[in-house]
Amino acid sequence: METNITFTMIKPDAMEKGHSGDILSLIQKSGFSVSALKLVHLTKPQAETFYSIHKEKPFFEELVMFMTRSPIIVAVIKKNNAVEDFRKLIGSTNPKEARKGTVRKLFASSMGENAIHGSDSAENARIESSYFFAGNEIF
Ligand code: 3AN
Repeated sequence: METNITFTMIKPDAMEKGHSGDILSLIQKSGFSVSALKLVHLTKPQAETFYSIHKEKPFFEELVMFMTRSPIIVAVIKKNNAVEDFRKLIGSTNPKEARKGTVRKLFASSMGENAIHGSDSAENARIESSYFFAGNEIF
C-alpha cells in the first residue's frame, strides 16, 4: 500500500472562521505538497456515506449536520510517511488534548468541531481520495 499520500478536509468551523489559508500554509510548511484540492459543499447523503463507519455512534447526526453546514476544502497531500506524519500535525481528536503547534490546538474548538480531517490509514487515504477525486491520476 502506498504510504506517501493522505487525504484531508478543512472542516466548516475552520472555513467559517477564515483559517483555511493559515492551515494550508502550515501543511505546506510541514513538508506536504498539494496533489489535488477543491472546495465542496457536502450534501447530507455524501456526509453520511463518508462517515458511514460512525453511523451507530451517538454523535453521528450532529457530525453530518456539522459537515454539511458550510463549504469545505478537500485535498490530497503528499509526503513520505504522509498518513502518520499528518496525524501528528493535526493532533488529537479532542483539541484540549492536542499538542502545542498542532492544527487542532491552534484552530479547533471542540471534539465535534475540530477543524480538520486526516485519514487514519493508507488504505483509507486511498478510499477517501477516490471519493472526491475519482479517476484522477495526478496523485
Ligand atoms: P479523527 O477525526 O481524529 O480521526 P474520528 O475518526 O474518531 O476522529 O471521528 C471522526 C469525526 O467525528 C471527528 N473528526 C469529529 O468531528 C467527530 N467526533 C468524534 N468523536 C466525537 C464526539 N465524541 N462528539 C462529537 N463529534 C465527534
